[in-house]
Amino acid sequence: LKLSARLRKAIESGKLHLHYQPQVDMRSGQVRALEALVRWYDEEYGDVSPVDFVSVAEASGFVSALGEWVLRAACEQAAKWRAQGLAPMPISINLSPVQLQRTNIVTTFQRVLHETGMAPTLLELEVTETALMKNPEAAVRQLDEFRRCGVRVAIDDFGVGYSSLGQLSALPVDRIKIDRAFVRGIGHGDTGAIATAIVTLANTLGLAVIAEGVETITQQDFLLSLGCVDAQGYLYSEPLDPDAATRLLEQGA
Ligand code: G
Ligand code: G
Ligand code: MN
Ligand code: NA
Repeated sequence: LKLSARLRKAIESGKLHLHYQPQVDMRSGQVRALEALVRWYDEEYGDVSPVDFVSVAEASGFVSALGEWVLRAACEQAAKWRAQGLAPMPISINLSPVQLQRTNIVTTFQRVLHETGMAPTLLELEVTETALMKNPEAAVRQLDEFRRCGVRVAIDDFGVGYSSLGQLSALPVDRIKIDRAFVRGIGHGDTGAIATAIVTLANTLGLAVIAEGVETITQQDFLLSLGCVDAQGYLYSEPLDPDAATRLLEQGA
């Protein structure tokens, strides 16, 4: 069977998994949110990276089904944590640009939130700059609608998509995630000029900011010196399977 057919089956039969990577306050190490990241192990193909299978789903016309599965799985996990009495933890999920071109995404997502008892204010959607530049009117309108019902929006991989300052200021977003390409070199010959500029830009536009791919104390301290306090990266934690994520949340309870 072709990869796309196997993927479609995996979605239908719930054979995908979510891992959760902590987003921490670098000053205290406290976990502030979790990013859900989809994983797929196929018996024939082995571990397939989401980089590959998300594009297959996009090309084969079922990325919305994949995205809805991811949302539902994240919300169901949150419901389990709630039932265990753990403190509410915001969850970020990644949206494919193709999902934002579908006009019924807001209604679909609202239905899933309702069915799983998930508070919209605990959900953040990560979208890339390119998603917002491709079909700006439709994307902007839907993201506006999400934000009106309390869902937060972040621009993922920020800095690699060349959006202009003017475009950025018009976007309905709450925060930007500094792409790890601009964090990686800090302490390894990179002056951090781009990261500095992105933090300044976020401050200017009144947006929150989070750094991705923080792997060293040098990178952490540099970002903190800029006033960027939130981060994600291997220095704190890899993406965790649900059991490990549960243990982490239990420690904080
Ligand atoms: O987790 P990992 O580093 O393997 O992720 C690789 C890429 O796959 C990242 O760009 C990430 O944003 C993307 N990705 C992970 N999970 C999802 C998901 O649920 N939906 C979409 N659209 N992309 C995802
Ligand atoms: O594009 P997006 O930000 O959604 O990608 C998230 C992916 O980044 C996760 O799948 C995760 O595996 C990867 N990632 C998270 N932290 C680090 C890190 O510190 N270094 C590197 N190289 N990758 C990371
Ligand atoms: Mn992301
Ligand atoms: Na990213």
